[in-house]
Parts: sequence; structure tokens; C-alpha cells
Amino acid sequence: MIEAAYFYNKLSEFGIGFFSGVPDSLLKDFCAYITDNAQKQNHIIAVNEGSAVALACGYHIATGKIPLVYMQNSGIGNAVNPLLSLSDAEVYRIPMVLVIGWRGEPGVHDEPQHIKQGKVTCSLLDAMGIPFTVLEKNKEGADRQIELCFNTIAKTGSPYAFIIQKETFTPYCLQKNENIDAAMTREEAIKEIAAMRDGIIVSTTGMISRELYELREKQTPPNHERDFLTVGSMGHASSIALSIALQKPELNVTCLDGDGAALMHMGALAAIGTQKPRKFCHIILNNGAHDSVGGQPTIAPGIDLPAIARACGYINVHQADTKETLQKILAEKNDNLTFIEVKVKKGARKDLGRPKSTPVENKTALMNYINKVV
Ligand SMILES: Cc1ncc(C[n+]2csc(CCOP(=O)(O)OP(=O)(O)O)c2C)c(N)n1
Repeated sequence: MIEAAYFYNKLSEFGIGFFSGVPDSLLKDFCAYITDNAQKQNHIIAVNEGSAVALACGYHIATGKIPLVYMQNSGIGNAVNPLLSLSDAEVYRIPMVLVIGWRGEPGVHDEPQHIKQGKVTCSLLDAMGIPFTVLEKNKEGADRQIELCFNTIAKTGSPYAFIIQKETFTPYCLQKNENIDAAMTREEAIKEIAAMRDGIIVSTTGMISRELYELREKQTPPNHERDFLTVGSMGHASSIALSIALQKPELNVTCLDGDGAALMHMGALAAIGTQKPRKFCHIILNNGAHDSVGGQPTIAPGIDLPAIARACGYINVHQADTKETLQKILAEKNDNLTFIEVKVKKGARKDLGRPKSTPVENKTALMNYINKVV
């Protein structure tokens, strides 16, 4: 293994001074090191990976220097368009170093949503014509590869990628660990919501879906038929929920979103507010962090989510920071399109499990439930 600090400092020696990206669990030590050490204006935790590539391009245009973009391999999809139509050598030829966490690497156990992405990660980069290397886990190997990366960039003037395997970096603990002021844990909020909302729940990527799954697992007998766990496709839970709600107007539909996920594809709020589905409740559990992948901050604490929802056309708009307020809001009988921002603490139980049934089993159970009730 190598230290995140070592990789960071080596890259700095070659002139890397600007970082943007969306955090990833395999990169959490590297991301935390950047958060703690890069100057604020030179580290932008982006809302999505495409935006990170665009920010990197802007930095290069302004300074002539080489930026770095980090992402989980699930974010490659968000980045394909700017990588092919902006930074590519056949368009604006903008150099950058990509650092990509390799979830679902063949032969390494991982969750179902990462398997396909893991299999095609290298071939996707090949198809895009982006040269890459899998970062070695020792200093000598890494040194050689870093030199090769910058020699290649000097010739091509365009992106070069490091693929990062599990356990490449030694643990580094985020020092700038800011907490938003909240009384409830995320799990407590989910418990209240699951108990008080009838109908179905479409939950977002990461620990929110895992906590919902565990909660239903504790029922006797365990029952997951009312939930759609958006285990991958971060940021798209609310669009899935919108479409179900439009097709099944008699069904209560709740979207359990995260602040990072809601920011990632925020345009979905405008689509929901315009459609105004009845019996639809969009809840953002705001902990101000990408908690599921290491707790790096999101920009949510600095923006007014209820005001955005109102401006997008949501009808009932609420904010809750205590269990009592949340219960009061959920008890209101009003079928108009509703938005609730729930302020929750960062952090999760250490022993939080993962879904044991497959995505297809979960989807089938939910479809059967919907057919049964509406
Ligand atoms: C496109 C994409 N980029 C990055 C990730 C990695 N990832 C999984 S969960 C997560 C954080 C989600 O943050 P938030 O929605 O605020 O929920 P929290 O984890 O704080 O509950 C990230 C970045 C991903 N799954 N997909």
C-alpha cells in the first residue's frame, strides 16, 4: 500500500495543484488528504463527475496547468460527454490526470451494482482513447507510473488515467470533519418515515438504502416489497420515483434522497416540480456530506434546499431538524406534491449490513406489490 500523502506529493512535484471530483470509497483516504491539504479554491468537490471534468478544463484554460479529477468508476458515465467532446485531443485537447476508483474489479468481491461497471472500466477507457495504468501499491512502481503519466500527457496534451484498486492507499483520517447541527441520526429519520408513509419508497444510493433495507429486515416477517433501492445510478432515485408516481397516481410514492445525490442531478427537482404528481413526497436527508464514501462535505449546507424546491414548483415545502417536527409534517394529510428537507447527523452504525436479496428479486417483489395495490 502507499500513503495518500505520498501520491499527492508526487503529483504535486509534477505540477498538480488543482483537484476536483466526486468522492469514492476506494479513494476515501486520497480524497480526505486532498480536502485537508489543498487550498480551498483549488479543491472543488463537484456535484457530478462531468462537472468535475469541466471544472478541470476551466482551470487549465485559466492557468495552463494540469488539473486532477477523481471519481468512482460509476462516475465515468457522467464524465463521458465532457471527456469526449471537450478535453479530448480531437476537440480542445486539455490535459488532466484522472484518478478512478475500481469498484467491481473482476475477481474482487463487490456489490451487484458494481459488477458490470468493474468489468468494463478498462475497455471504456480504451474505447475513449484515454491511456491508463493500474496504480501499483508500492512507491517504486508508483513513481515509475507517475513519470510515465506525465511523459504521456506531454506528448498527447490530453487526459491520462490511474485506476485505483481496493486497498491501494493506507488509511488517512479526514481532519476537516465538519458536522451539521442536527438532533436525529439518518437511521432514526428513516425509521419515522418508513413507519408513517404508506405506499412505496424509492431510496437513494449508499447507506440510505442499506439502512432502509435493515429496517424492513427487522420486521416479522422481513418484508422489502414496498421499496426500490437505487443501489447504483446515484442521483436518479427521484426520477425513478417521479415516473412511477405519474403512472400510478393512486399510489403514495416517497423518494428518500441524499443531499449529495440530489445535488448530482438537481434538474430532477425541476422536472418533479413541473409535473406536480400528487401523493408524491420527496425527502432529502441532509447530513451535509457524502457519508457513504468517507464523509467528505457536500455544498448542501450552504444552499437553501426548500427555496429551490419551492422555486421548482413543489407545493408543500417543509424543513425538519427534530423527530417531533418530522412526525408532525408526516402526519399532515395533504396529497399535494411535498418536499421535506430533514437535517440529520453524519455517521452510521458500524455493523450496518447490505441487501441479501438481488436487485432483480427486489424489483420483482416491488412490481408485484404495485400490481396488487393499484
Ligand atoms: C455516479 C456516482 N458517483 C459516485 C458514487 C459513489 N457514491 C456512492 S454513495 C455516495 C455519497 C452519497 O451522498 P449522499 O447522497 O449525500 O448520501 P449519504 O451517503 O450522505 O447518506 C457516493 C459519492 C456513485 N455511486 N455513483
